[in-house]
Parts: sequence; C-alpha cells; structure tokens
Amino acid sequence: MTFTLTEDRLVETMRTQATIGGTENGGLHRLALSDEDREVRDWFMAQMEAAGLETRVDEFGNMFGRRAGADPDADPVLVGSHLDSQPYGGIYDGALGVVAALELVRELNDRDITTERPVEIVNWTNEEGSRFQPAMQGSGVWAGAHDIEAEYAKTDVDGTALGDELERIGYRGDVPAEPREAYDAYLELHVEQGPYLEEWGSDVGVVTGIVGFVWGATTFHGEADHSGPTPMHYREDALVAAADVIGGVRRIPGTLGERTVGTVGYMDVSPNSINVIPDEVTFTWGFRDPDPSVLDEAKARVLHECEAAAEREGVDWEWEDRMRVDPVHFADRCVDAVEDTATGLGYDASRIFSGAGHDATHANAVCDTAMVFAVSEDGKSHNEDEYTSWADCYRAANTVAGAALELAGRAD
Ligand code: HGY
Ligand code: MN
Ligand code: MN
Repeated sequence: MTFTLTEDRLVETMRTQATIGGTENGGLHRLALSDEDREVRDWFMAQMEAAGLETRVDEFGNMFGRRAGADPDADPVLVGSHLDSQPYGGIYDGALGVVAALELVRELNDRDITTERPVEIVNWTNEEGSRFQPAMQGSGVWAGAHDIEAEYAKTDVDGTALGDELERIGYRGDVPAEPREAYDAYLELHVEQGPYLEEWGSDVGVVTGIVGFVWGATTFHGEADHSGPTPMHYREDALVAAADVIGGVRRIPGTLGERTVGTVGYMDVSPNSINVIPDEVTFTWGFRDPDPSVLDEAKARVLHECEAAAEREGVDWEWEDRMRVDPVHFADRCVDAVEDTATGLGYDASRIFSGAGHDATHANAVCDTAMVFAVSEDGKSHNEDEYTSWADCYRAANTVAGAALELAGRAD
C-alpha cells in the first residue's frame, strides 16, 4: 500500500502558517528572529508537541522534534527546512518543507506506523540570510561550518546582534548546536524557485546537488559635496564607482560558466540626498556556480572591478566576505530513494541541480542527503507572487514523506 499524506490537512497547515507574518499581497514578511519568526516558531513547537514528538531547541535556535522508532539506537532520518522568509517572500519557500515534515509524522501517527529508525523533523534558524548573513546560518552552525560565537555577534543593518535577538524571542536553546548523534539521512522538500520543472512538464524534481555561493560586500568612500557648484572633475562620487561595479557584476557571469549567476541585491547610499554627492556606498555582490573554481574567478574579477572603479573615481574602498559555500552533490542512496518514491507514486520525476541554496548544503556534510523540488509556477520566488499549486505541493510532499519512510524502514 502506498504511503501518502492527508491532502486537505497539508493544505490547511500551509494556509495556517502563511497567516503568521502574512502580507496583504499574499506573501510573507517573517524575517529571521523577528517577532513574526517567534510567532511561527511558537506555532511549530505547539504542532510538534501535539504530534507527541520529543522536542528540543539548540543553542542557535534550530528546532527539532523526534518520533521514536522501534530501534532507539538506530541513526535517525531527519526531515525539514526553514520557516523564516525574505522581506517580501512567498508562502512556500522553506515552509512547505517544514509542513511536509510535520505532516509526515502526523500521518505516521494516524496510521500507527512504527518505523525502524527514529524520525526527526527540523526548522533551521535563518536559512534566508537576508537580515543576517550568511544564508543557511543555523544549519551551518549545526554542521560545524561556522563558529557559534562569531555568528551570535553578526548584526543586522540596524546594528542589532543576532545572539541578542535569539535571546529576545526566547529561542536561544539549551542543547549544543551540533548533531547529537549520527544521522542516517537528511531529506528536504523545497519549491524549485526556478523555471525548469514547469518547462519540462515534470511533477516533481529529484535534486542531485546544489550550486556553490560566494557573497561579499564592498564600500566606497568618496566625498560628500554640493551637487550644484562642485565641478565634475572635482568629484569623488562613491555612487558612480558603485554603479560601475554593479554593471560589472552583471557582465562577469557571461564570461564564466553557463550556469554562473551574479547579483547585487542590497545597497545603502549615504547621505542619500538629492543634492549631495554620495560619500559612502555599501552594496553586496553574490555569485553562484556548480564549479568552485568559477566562484573563485568571479570573486577575483569583481574585486578587480572595484579597484578599477575606485581608481577612476578617486575614491577609497574596502570589502568583506559575507559567505562562501562550495557546491554539493547528494548521495545516490538518497537521490534514488526520492526518485523511486516519486515514480512509485506515478509522478513524472526529473533530476535537477539546485540553483538556490538550502540547508541541505550543510546537512550534506553530516549525513547522506537529498532533496525534493515542487514546481514553481513561472519559476518565481523571493517574491510575494511565488506560487505552487496545492496539487504540486501534495505530490512533492508525498515524495519526501515516502522517501523518508523508505529510509527509516518499517518495523511493523
Ligand atoms: O539564497 C538562497 O539561495 C536561499 O534562498 N537562502
Ligand atoms: Mn528557502
Ligand atoms: Mn529563500
């Protein structure tokens, strides 16, 4: 008998979580460690407790719920994603993976299924990396990629420290932020956030790996001056220098790999006044590619662009690293479990490499890992118009749930 979830409860749970930090345009404003994040965490904790899970929160706010298996010493299967969102994100990004994990344990309870291995579900802290960098921060601390004290000290644009926010919302837990045991596997369901599954006419994506990232920030220091009487050759305009580099970030990917992407997403201009020559501009740059050497080359090229722009404009500049993760390739054992489950359920499944980052990148350093993608309509994401049909959510959720059950094994 195939194992599938209860569709209307999945939809209802998705609708409920979407009301927490919901925006008037039908998206989500649920920044990491904000009041909205605390509210959705409280909701998730209540759901895990109602499902009879043994819950815990680690020192970085990662939330876990454990459902016992027949063999308490067997390495658990971990399933989850994240509940934080972009400033104006969609209701599926991250949340679908956490809700599918919750529905998995609820369905196991309803059917009174005993798994061989324990099954754990997780909500990772600050996957988005919007308010605090880097992205995938909670899973990164847990996997040992970051020093927790250094991450506690990270600040948002208002200078608020992450550790203080974790404390303020009551989610600086008491267990070490590290794997407390070996894990058999980690599975994550996520919306694709790209156009390919829809283009290919696929029902679900069988994710084989994730691109690498390199993120940084550059600040140009010019000279504030009156925009009227200051002749052009007198100016030290920080924004003109930044504009040159931003054009460079757009051009660099075309000279590198066919999947290389480059983005400037954040910029702060001071004093940001119509009649003052900008004296300080900070902006972020980010490149992604499946090949780590391409990431190195892209970073070298953007720093060269900064140097040249500073020279041309006669301004000073500095930069800082914000994030570097290498590409990852998932274990065949887990990828096959996902693919076998999807095809066993009669779904059209396509293998795909992720262009978005996910907590699975870090989980992959701890145990065998794989992901399931749900179709993103028009490939849209990090946008309130992000949309995945409930039918596509359901197919993808069944796939991750069935694969988790396959890996956890049945004891009854
Ligand atoms: O940036 C990413 O790919 C993810 O949304 N954090
Ligand atoms: Mn996400
Ligand atoms: Mn995201």
